[in-house]
Amino acid sequence: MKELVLKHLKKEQDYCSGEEISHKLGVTRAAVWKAIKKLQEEGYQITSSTRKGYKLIVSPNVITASEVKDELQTKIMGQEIIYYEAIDSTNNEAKKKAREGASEGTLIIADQQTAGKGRLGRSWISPSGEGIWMSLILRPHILPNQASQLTLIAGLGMCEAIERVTGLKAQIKWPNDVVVNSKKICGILTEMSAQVEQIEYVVVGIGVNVNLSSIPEELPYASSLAIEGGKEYSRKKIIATFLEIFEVDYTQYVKSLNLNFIKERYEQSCITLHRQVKLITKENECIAKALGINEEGALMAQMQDGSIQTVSSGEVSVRGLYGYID
Ligand code: BT5
Repeated sequence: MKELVLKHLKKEQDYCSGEEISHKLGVTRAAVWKAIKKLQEEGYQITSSTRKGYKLIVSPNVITASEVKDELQTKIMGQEIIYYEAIDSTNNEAKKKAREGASEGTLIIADQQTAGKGRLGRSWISPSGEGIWMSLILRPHILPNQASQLTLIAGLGMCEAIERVTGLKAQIKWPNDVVVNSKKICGILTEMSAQVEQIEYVVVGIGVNVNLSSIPEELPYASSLAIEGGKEYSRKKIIATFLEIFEVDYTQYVKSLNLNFIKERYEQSCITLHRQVKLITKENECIAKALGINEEGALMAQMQDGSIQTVSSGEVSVRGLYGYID
């Protein structure tokens, strides 16, 4: 009901009477009034005049399914959106929905996560009203060991979406972070369910610190778009722009099954390249120069003896050496 009234007010862009809305929607005027009250409680600024009726003045910076869909111009990604005010982890919820048969492109969004996850069991801080915490369900016909390539496509998509919407210079820290002014703004956690040679589903979970006004002390390498840009940004615009870029790249990827088509864009946006980096595996650490990525998204690094090695994400952790973030 609430959604229908909102849709009507958005379409009209001017005053419309309670009677007109109730007539169009086939409900009582009391039901319309209740819906308006609820929308106002959620932060929608709706003026009312006894003579002219209701008019929507300002929509709040919310990322409910209908708000995001209003911005969307995709065919697959985000066609189905499931929104939660608070949930443990959108990745967990997306996996549950995928097991229940949710279609490709289904997007789970939460305004707040109470147990957001990073990689390797690390936690991801996800306060309410300020960030983008979302997970996309994909069903690509690729081998399980190719799933990490989707992380690179998502990282590039989010990097470009942030630049397009905010005008800030965003860069990718290979393989899965987006940074602004060398500070971590976004992290990506890709999880999947697969049988030997076949993927059942992939969940790409993305966290973006959009309007956080402060960052907890224990995260000195993190920041938010609002802190770096000095103003607040529309979360739904960033989500919609990301989905549009990602849809085009993902469609190309499942046809070509390699990353050559994004290599140039990725390398241009990648802060890790042309620097000394420390490669850390379980067994040892070594210093190398990051040269580029190959068609599988692995990092090509020149070792100190001059030899070139390719390192896959998951195998190593990369640290910058000269004033560059962890
Ligand atoms: C990541 O892990 O960067 C992947 C984060 C993915 C989060 C999204 S939110 C939607 C979806 N649902 C989930 O439950 N997760 C995904 P990793 O590279 O392991 O980095 C984790 C580390 O980043 C933590 O150990 C902290 O040091 C730091 N961290 C935690 N919260 C952060 C935040 N909000 N911003 C920046 N850094 C943070």
